Amino acid sequence: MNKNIHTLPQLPYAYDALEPYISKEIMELHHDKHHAGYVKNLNEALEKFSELFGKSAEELLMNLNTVPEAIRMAVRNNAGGHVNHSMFWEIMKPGGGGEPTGALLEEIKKTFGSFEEFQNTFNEAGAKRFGSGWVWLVRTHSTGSGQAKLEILSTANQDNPMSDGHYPIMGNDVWEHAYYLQYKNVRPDYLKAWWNVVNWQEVEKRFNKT
Ligand code: MN3
Repeated sequence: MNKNIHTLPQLPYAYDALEPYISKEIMELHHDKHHAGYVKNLNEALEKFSELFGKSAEELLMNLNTVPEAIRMAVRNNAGGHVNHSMFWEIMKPGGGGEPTGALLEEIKKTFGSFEEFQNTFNEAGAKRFGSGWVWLVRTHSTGSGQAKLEILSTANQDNPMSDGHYPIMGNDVWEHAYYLQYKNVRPDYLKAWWNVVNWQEVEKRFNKT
């Protein structure tokens, strides 16, 4: 019996809404096949572990060491894929782009020097990620004397920064499935174009939550 604890969220816009920057074909496959697959595989992994049914995908990722070893890798990959893509659709929108405002812009400037420097560093980290993964802007976990701060990092596969205690404010998917049909092997072109669809209002909401 499939418990369907976790469900695929609807795209908040039409499949072709992010054109010309991200094609309709990419969005259809990315949402309906890839993201749907993570949700399906997560539900299947959890099927025999009813003690985990009440936990959100985020809670699972933040406490991977408490997930039974038999399904830990499946949960890491598929809860990761689910959480990462659920965020990804929300932080994009048609007619997006430009710059953030207010406290987020101030902190970006303080941390990276300028908005352009921030974008360059983010793009570089995304371009350098070998194989599949994500590039993130996170609020780091504060430890002892170390204060939480903004940082750009990249993760492999579907690993989410939450598993290391960092809060992901925004992230871009650099798996080939995110761009290959349109940008072929030229990941840096995709990384540059992606800024045109960033939904800064949503990113600011996430920034203000942390
Ligand atoms: Mn993806």
